[in-house]
Amino acid sequence: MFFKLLRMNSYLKNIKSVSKNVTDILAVMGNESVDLDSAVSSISLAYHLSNFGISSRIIPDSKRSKSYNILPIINCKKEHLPLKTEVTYWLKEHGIELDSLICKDELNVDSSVKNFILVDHHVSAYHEKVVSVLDHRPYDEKSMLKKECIVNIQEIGSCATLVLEAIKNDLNTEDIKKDESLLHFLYGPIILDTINYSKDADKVRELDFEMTDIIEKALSIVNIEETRKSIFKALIDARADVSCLNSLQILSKDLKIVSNKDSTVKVAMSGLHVFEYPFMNDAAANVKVFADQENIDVIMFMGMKPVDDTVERHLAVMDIKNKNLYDDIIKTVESMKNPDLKLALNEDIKFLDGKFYSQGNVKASRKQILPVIRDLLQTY
Ligand SMILES: [Mn+2]
Repeated sequence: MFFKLLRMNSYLKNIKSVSKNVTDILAVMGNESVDLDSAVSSISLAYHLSNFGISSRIIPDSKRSKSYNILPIINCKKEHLPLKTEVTYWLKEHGIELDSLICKDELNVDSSVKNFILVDHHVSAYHEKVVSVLDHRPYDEKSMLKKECIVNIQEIGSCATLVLEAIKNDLNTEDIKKDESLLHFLYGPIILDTINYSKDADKVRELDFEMTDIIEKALSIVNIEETRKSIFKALIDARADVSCLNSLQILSKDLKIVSNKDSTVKVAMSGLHVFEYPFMNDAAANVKVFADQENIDVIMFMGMKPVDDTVERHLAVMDIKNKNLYDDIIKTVESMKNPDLKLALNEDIKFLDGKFYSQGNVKASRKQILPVIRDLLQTY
């Protein structure tokens, strides 16, 4: 049971309906992964600025007088939004319809967006038009941001923390408390990105605690530990919940693509339940559709499954259109030494003439395997 953001939903619907006919757009955009932090930060900041106006702390005076139409842009294609299951869960719980959002393929971004505020990233193809940045990753020299751009980068747990700080700077404490639903909306990504304020994870910083304190006081939360824990668990569960995805969508849910230097040869690595995928509806046909769309030569599946109090790891390799590369990858993963994957072939699964393995070394993940495959690809 959460607070519904009804006013925000009507703002989004409204701005979406006018967005097609205007050109003086100020877009608040998150990063391409469209994680919860990016989505919530861009929506919340756009909503706040369109309600309360833009202060000189956010946008330089020279750019501020314009009568902008302020809107959030979700930095992925509309068809990929359902893959961000923790985002769709959190929006739904707060009464925001997915259709109210503007994804980047629903707008002619190049011609209608005059300026950008970037949240949760600061390296962007649109750097020439960026007037403001709120980000929590280390400053990247390659960002090529303009001199007059206002850059608020603080290496803290969550960008949502910076958004709340910006809102707090515009309002007095009493006014902040009035928008309980917005505060609760921002609470989620702060909890998720700080790994529930975990000391071990070492993501959380003082400002995250300060903003959390504002939220928890305003919402009169008594059982702080319990409340944080239950939101954290709900978001983790939602992120892992692929039950509403079909066998095509699931291939892109947790995807990395590696290629050779000129991107002419590509290997896709999809994170999914390896031994269950072949039995999903239209699995074989959808692997081909996906490989065709992404122009993939070889596809690999990698997955981890909790079993009792330990985990199993599985790996699969399938050839799409490059038998040589397929053979090389099989040879590579079977004989890898650093780390040794300890692969055991599963002869029971017959799927697209590929090879399915149990991976005895459960510590080796895609993080270790990906660079090895990338190196191999450089010889192609
Ligand atoms: Mn973030």
